[in-house]
Amino acid sequence: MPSIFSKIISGEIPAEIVHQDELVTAFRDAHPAAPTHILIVPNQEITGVDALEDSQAEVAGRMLLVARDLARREGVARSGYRLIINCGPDGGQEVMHLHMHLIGGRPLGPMLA
Ligand code: DGP
Repeated sequence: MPSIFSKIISGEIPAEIVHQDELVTAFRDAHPAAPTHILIVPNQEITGVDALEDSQAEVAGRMLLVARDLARREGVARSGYRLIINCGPDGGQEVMHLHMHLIGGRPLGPMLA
């Protein structure tokens, strides 16, 4: 069964998509934690960081570079932002489709809650 993010990538479920290429899709989080809150997701369904294979280095790198570009486009590159990948239950991962949060647009304070 496709993940909710696969359904967004295929267009089955609506989302505000801000970037899409042959490897990754980025869309605004449904529950934004800050003025900018974007999820950067591999088009291929990879459950999480622990499921990443060495052969998928290109998609892993693309996620980071797309985050960089989107931060610039959103106007948060200079003021700063946070990139988060939650991994597994203790890491707070709720959607089992690898994704990177790009969060910015306000001071975020210390990282650990
Ligand atoms: P995580 O806890 O790292 O698995 O974060 C999952 C994020 O996904 C959470 O911030 C809310 C977001 N999210 C969940 N379902 C949807 C959805 O259907 N659409 C969008 N745009 N975001 C979603």
